[in-house]
Amino acid sequence: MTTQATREETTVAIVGGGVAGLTAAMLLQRSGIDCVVLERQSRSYVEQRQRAGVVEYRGVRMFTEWGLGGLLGTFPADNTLEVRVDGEPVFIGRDAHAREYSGVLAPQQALVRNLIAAFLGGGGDLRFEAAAVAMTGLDSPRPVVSYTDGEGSAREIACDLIAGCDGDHGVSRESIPGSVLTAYTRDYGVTWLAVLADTPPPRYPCFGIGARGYAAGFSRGPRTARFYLEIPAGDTQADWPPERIWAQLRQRFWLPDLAAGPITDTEIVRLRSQVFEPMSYGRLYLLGDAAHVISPMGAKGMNLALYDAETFVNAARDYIQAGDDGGLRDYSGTCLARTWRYQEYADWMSHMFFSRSGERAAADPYGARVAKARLARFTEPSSAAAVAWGELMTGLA
Ligand code: RFL
Repeated sequence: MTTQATREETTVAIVGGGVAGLTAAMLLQRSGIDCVVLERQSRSYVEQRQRAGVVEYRGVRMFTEWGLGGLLGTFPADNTLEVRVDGEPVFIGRDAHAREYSGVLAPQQALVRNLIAAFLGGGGDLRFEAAAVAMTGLDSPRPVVSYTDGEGSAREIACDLIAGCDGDHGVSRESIPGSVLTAYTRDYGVTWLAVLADTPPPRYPCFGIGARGYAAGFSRGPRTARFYLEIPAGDTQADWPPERIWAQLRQRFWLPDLAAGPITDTEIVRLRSQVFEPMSYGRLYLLGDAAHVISPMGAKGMNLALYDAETFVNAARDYIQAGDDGGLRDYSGTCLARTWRYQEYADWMSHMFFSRSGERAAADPYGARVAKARLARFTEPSSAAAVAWGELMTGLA
């Protein structure tokens, strides 16, 4: 005999408790709309997952407007970038936009931790270790999300809307018929070693480009730095012991005195961008990485997730509280417009930096000179290119 699943009701079922899902949940709670969040992992796992580090100005303004500014840190992020071209420093982002509208340093795991505490503190329904999540009836008025809870019991939640916030490898996007979705993909053919270290970070976000290869360094707090090194495809973490990492960072930044510190985490990242269109199907709306991943070059992945969350919640609120489905109908187009602006930005930065680094520059001297000319335009204060860059960096464009 099969056991009947326990059936519950809510207004919005949210699949995935990362930045997108938790922000949507928090804003729904603020709007007085019921929701249930289903997260596959444990609370401690999601609270420790290290990734992004900066909430752009637009995101800071969003949290502040919703009365949630306290969830972010107060340490301002610097919009000025230092690019060390074969050791020669040049600076981007000294224009008014970039100077006046700074974001904040917000390590993703700290933001996630604060969102979880605030949502639960407000009586929110967040269920960790939800296994075998599946969804049915997406094109019906009352779709159902089913899952197995931590005790192994089968459960079902009927809802008005589903927010698919379960990242690049989740179940939400997979639930949309393949014939409906189109994937647009760019693989840069570039592999990075991402390194987290307990060491004072560079003064500005710093890029080392040129004949010695690509490196980047960012602040994750007063005594924590995130570095990226381009490495040969196929290398593993075992190929990169700490001595080799520090030696290469010193070389590529041309900073022989760069202070070493304990390395707390390394990860191999393949530089890849992908967008799925449309971002909705029936009653299911895709948010964040479930709909689009973006090369970390532009530092925009988490910021896009925040944008999707606010756009979805505003649309859901109009629909649920006023019967107006205009926002939901426009959701995909609105979010895709921003996604593609940011994809273009990350692609722009990627070509400018990679075309001037290592073997790629040697193999394509024409491309390297084009990239040099492009970089020069960004570094001329008040040039149209510099202003456009500032608008994208801050999220105001
Ligand atoms: P997340 O954060 O992946 O969260 C998805 C959540 O869904 C859960 N899940 C499921 N839950 C239930 N059922 C299922 N079947 C499920 N499958 C998955 C997962 O456990 C998880 O909790 O997606 P979200 O919320 O869309 O947020 C997106 C951001 O995490 C992502 O875009 C950024 O981390 C990207 N990113 C960066 N973004 C920035 O804005 N600035 C950066 O500097 C930056 N650096 C980075 C990054 C991503 C990186 N990696 C490794 C992907 C650096 C790296 C190295």
